[in-house]
Amino acid sequence: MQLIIGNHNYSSWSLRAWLLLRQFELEFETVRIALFTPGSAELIRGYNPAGKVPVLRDNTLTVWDSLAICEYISEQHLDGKGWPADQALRAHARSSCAEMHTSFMALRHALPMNCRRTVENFTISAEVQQDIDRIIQLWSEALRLSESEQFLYGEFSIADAFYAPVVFRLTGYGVRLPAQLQAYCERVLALPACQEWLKLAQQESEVIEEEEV
Ligand SMILES: N[C@@H](CCC(=O)N[C@@H](CS)C(=O)NCC(=O)O)C(=O)O
Repeated sequence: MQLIIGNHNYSSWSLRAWLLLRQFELEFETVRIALFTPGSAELIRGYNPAGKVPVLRDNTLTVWDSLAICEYISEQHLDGKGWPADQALRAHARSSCAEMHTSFMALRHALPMNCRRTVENFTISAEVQQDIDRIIQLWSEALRLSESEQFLYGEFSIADAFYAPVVFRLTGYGVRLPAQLQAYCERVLALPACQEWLKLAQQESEVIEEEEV
């Protein structure tokens, strides 16, 4: 498999698919395209006419969009283990990922992912606080329903991969969370795959105007 991604430092959607593949120790090759550099848009369109990363290539098949990629990986390479085994938890986890896919615009805009940076005394607007409150509610509910002391739905799942960039954001901008969720963030950040991603981000030197990513 080949996964086409953007900059490790900025590309939150790329991180989701990459993390799932790494966490489940699947073999793949990464093709990194530095976003918003001369020729990069054409290069991406060569893989995906929609012009976005991540893109997964598996033999002759191309899958684009992070959620479709994670679904495909789970179905084709993990025997469904990308999702919780329990049907009700699976439905909840899928809803959580769909919500991440379509929501939290204020948070995404005001706290762009930038793995290399930590921000002190960040001022949180009312709109961003609303997104944070919803994330707190959602994560707490997932942990409660699954009776998990590990990841959102027990074992690491697509939902954790989907919310990993939120973990990077909340910790990078110093957002305070309830102790249980703080511990969850620390567990995600401690994953060797997350540490590897952070190291790769630190090795990059490109700077992007963050509203664009
Ligand atoms: N919904 C898409 C979003 C993908 C996306 O917005 N990717 C950004 C990088 S994180 C991108 O390719 N930006 C390049 C551009 O818009 O030209 C997904 O989940 O894969």
